[in-house]
Amino acid sequence: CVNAKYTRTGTRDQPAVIRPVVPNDKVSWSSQFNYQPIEFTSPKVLQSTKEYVDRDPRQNPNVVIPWNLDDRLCDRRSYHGDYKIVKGVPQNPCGRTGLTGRGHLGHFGPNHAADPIVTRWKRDENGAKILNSNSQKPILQFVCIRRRDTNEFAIPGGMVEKKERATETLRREFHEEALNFPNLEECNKDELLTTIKDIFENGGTKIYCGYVDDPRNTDNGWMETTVYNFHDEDVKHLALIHLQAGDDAKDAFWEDLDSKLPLFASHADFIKRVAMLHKAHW
Ligand code: RP5
Ligand code: MG
Ligand code: MG
Repeated sequence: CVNAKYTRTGTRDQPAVIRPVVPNDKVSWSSQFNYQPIEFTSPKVLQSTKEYVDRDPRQNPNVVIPWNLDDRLCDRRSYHGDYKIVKGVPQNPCGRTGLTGRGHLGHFGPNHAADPIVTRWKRDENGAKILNSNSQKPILQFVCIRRRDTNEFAIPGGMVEKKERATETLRREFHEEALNFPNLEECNKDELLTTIKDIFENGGTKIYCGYVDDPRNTDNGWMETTVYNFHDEDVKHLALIHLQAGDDAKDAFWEDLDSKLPLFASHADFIKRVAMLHKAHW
């Protein structure tokens, strides 16, 4: 659980805010620090009338949010146990971020996401697994996207929507961001979609649940995710799909797993776990 990588927060169509620097040894709430965070919630979040976007209980005493509970519309429980409510709003369990408010996030407290890591082995033209010349271990490939907002490589994950379960989000986001295949014939498409549905429902391995070091995190709102690996060992299903970027992905492609690959938020940590699981090159 860290708050380390990002010094600014911004999205494609929203302003970036420079965070006051919090030295690494002052991130923890228990360390003494003359802390002067900036209050920031983006105009888009403040002006949203969507039922699913929180209203600020500090501004309006009629707003009562069921902290640490799943109220069926939104699961406000954290994977890290009950979070504290300080001055009327949740306190980030991983410490100071430089910003109070919600930044670009719709919820106070945890904002849940799901990340599908779809993998296959890198193979030569004869179908043999390719080994990395240094580690002598086989190379895994995963479905990678380039995010429209930050331009970084990432797992094709996304936010859990209203009343959705994280396991449903995994499949929906993968479709939206990486499987936008308009040119496939309808019959092939149906068959492929049925196979993918089955794999996403039954064939995944849970990799991680918890906090993400996301550029949008603030002292009062933060990202948490559920990560699953869906692996095609024998080029039978997922290894054959045609990738086509959509929604908040501007590109989708197979990328080799390697420790030098720069990735969005904590995604390199999740990918590393998958490399270890399959005893692949990292
Ligand atoms: C990260 O943000 C999660 O790991 C997930 O990949 C992503 C969800 O946000 P969007 O892709 O919907 O912006 O923290
Ligand atoms: Mg998305
Ligand atoms: Mg996304």
